[in-house]
Amino acid sequence: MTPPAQHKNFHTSNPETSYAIDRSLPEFAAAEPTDEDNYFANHQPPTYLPEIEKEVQQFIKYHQENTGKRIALVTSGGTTVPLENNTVRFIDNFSAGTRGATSAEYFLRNEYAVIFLHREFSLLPYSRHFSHSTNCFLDFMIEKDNKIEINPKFSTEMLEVYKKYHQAQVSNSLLLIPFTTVNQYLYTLKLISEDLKIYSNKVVFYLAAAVSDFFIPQYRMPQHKIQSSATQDGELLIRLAQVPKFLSRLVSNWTSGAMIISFKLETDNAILIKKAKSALERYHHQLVIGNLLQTRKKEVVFVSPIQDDKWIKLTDEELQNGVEIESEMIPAVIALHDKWIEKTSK
Ligand code: 9Z3
Repeated sequence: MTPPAQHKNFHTSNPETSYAIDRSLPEFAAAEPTDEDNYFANHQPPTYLPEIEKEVQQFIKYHQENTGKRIALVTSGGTTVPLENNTVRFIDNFSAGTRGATSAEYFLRNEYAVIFLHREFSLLPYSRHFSHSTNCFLDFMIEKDNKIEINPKFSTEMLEVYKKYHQAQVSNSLLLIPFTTVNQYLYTLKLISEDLKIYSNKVVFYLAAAVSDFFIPQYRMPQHKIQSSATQDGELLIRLAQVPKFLSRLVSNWTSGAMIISFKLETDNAILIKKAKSALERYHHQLVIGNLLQTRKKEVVFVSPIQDDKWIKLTDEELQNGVEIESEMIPAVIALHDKWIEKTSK
């Protein structure tokens, strides 16, 4: 049984030691890595990938042989874009991993096994209730007779969360896989997707991670910390390339029979649905869940080729009462997955 704990043997947030010793990365002058095939030819995989592959394969085999559960691959949190090989500085984004961690819990509640591909140190299923900086776990404790105890005010709620967490552990239903950089994310996603091919239409991809659209290709990344002397007229210029649109490869090459759901994040309401539809047309997958940065915890829209656009909205009262929008999103996703399995099993 693999307990859902953080990995002990490596940290994705540490720079790869190989980068500090040998920088024999090739120069690919003619091949700007703007397309998905060039990307993998021109970028080194993370060194720990074989370790992850072993864990993922064991997890899939376990469920194939013992439980027959469906599997949700949930991606969560934001990717970083390092500015240096020995990374002191990086570009990041706002995502804390709330959508992914919360959705994973609802998949688990509905008897899915979950591979949780997440930004290391972002929110995790279950512990998210007590781990965020505005929800510090120490605030749930009290001191009594020089001993520390759970504040009785919270113990019922904590027990409920603990039971679900424990159930996920003993049933080996939750596998935590970390990433930090966009390169680690892309390589790990590709690996897990290819491993999941044997599980066919019993897999749902739920791609909620906020993946950077721009990055610095390895071949033009400085080896060491950028010096302030590198500025020109007091300005530092950074040239970013576009991250390849990996979703088309995911749909056509890395998966086989799975239901694929991507997210579309916008800040302008006027273009959300249009952008979601154009993603569907471009990648030919099964569902785009659209959301606006400003209202993402309150409303989302399901855009799919098999049904009219469907909004899921929480009222202010529901929000105040702690209802989570994922509690409505995941059953709706599962209903579509049921249909998908029925359709593709014929
Ligand atoms: C999302 O849209 C997620 O719902 C959020 C969740 C990142 C908004 P939080 O972590 O936020 O709960 O605070 N994820 C996908 C965002 C994204 O990068 N989508 C790409 C795009 O919009 C497509 S892969 O182009």
